[in-house]
Amino acid sequence: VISHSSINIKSSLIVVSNRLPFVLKKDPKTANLRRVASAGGLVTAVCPVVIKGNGLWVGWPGIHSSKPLYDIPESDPNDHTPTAGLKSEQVVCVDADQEIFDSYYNGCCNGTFWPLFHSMPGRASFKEEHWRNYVKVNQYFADKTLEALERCHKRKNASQSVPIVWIHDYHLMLAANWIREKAEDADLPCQMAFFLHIPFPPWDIFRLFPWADELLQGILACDMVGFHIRDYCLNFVDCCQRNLGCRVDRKNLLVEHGGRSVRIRPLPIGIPFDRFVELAQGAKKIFETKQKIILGVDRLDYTKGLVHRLRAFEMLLERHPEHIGKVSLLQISVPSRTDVKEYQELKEEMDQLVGRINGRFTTANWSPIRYIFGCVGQDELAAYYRDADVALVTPLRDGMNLVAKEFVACQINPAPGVLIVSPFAGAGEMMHEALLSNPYEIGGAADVIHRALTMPEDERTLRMSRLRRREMECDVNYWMRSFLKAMGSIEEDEIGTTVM
Ligand code: ADQ
Repeated sequence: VISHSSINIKSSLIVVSNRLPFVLKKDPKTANLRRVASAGGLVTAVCPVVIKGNGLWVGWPGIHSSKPLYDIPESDPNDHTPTAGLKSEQVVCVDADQEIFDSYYNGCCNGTFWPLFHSMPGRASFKEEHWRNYVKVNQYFADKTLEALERCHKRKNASQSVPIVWIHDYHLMLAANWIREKAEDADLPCQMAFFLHIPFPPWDIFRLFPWADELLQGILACDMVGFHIRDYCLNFVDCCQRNLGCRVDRKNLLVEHGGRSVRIRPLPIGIPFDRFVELAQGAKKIFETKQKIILGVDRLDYTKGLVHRLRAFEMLLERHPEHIGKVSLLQISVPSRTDVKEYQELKEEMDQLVGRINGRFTTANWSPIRYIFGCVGQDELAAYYRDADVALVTPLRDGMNLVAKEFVACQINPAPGVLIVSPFAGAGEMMHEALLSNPYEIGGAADVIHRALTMPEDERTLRMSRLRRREMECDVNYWMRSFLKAMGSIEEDEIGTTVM
């Protein structure tokens, strides 16, 4: 559905992310490895550009191996995802000893940066050992990226500009440091960019991290740094000024560092809009009920505000009992980071709360909450999105939130539903026609749900058509183009006009 045919990329792209766009699985009988593709929006948008520009992808393949993994299997002939076109020679695997990797990933990335960057410092642990392993793993990534850069330079034709190294997310905030240093020593010129998928916190939260300066220096080794929204850009600029004493230009979002001027850019991610429309058009009807459905779809994560959401729904039934028997909440939560204690505790809390609310309100013919703990396929998800009356996207903090956008894309019925979004998600900043709801204020959130359930059809239609138009224009493909434009790698007129 997504076509990159009109993008004329002037350089090869080397993407560096914690995970490769597929994981490797070992066949238990033959011990052969095979690829299992990931199908997220990021992969859909970025992979075709890597393939087209003969670029590379550097990342962890999802398994630890005693020997270096050089023989990456080619994709399965039945794989029709965008990763299928990525040849094994375009993939560079990073691996680490399992203990080091766990300390980097569960300890530092998920135990420190995830809560801290979501402004929940009380949940963050600050352990020197985890930090040391974070440094180490970032060095491994840098070494492998150098290998990729060398390969890219060997293949590069004379008309191409220098390769772009694009580093993703909080797992790899230091890698650019060593990539810049070693690439300069080895005379392998490149441009470097970093994109953060989660929020960048305000200075008074960020500075709690004991090695905060090193993080900023790592990110500033890039030429361009992207965040979802302007607020995160400004937080970053503020931290650079106050922690490192950098000269900054807030209006033009520039930070002077090491004799260079680093560009900071808001690049709000989008979704493969057309693909979701197609899924919604083809999906079978699932709800066989006249009851109204309020939908929640999230990873089971404490940042997503799930407990608050259930309490708000309970409050709705208390304050507006006319909805009893007529409205159900369908919450679909995909298990996440299940080996971490806090996530296990959250699961228990959710199970108990669902049980308590259902025990309190269920009648012979109706129960208030339907709770699916698991991953559902995209066809099924599209049917839920299409036929729900209200979507509740109410995180306590969220970089962007793609569920809000996917819901909007799938709203193809003539009488559309209503999106409720938290102002603390990047999506809440941009989706102006949604109803805003502060998840911390349970009573207020219940009233907003009531308003959504009783909103007249013409108002719903107007709001949804504007939301859909913006998401259609600013889809994931647009995001990819905006990134390449910010790197000077495609021409200005190849970007459409922005609809905000
Ligand atoms: P996430 O925190 O994972 O992403 P989000 O943006 O909502 O959050 O993306 C979740 C994805 O998982 C969606 O595509 C959704 O369809 C899918 N999903 C969720 N629950 C599911 C279920 N039960 N079954 C099947 N699929 C399910 C991080 C940041 C976000 C940012 C993205 C992209 O935390 O803020 O929007 O990266 O930059």
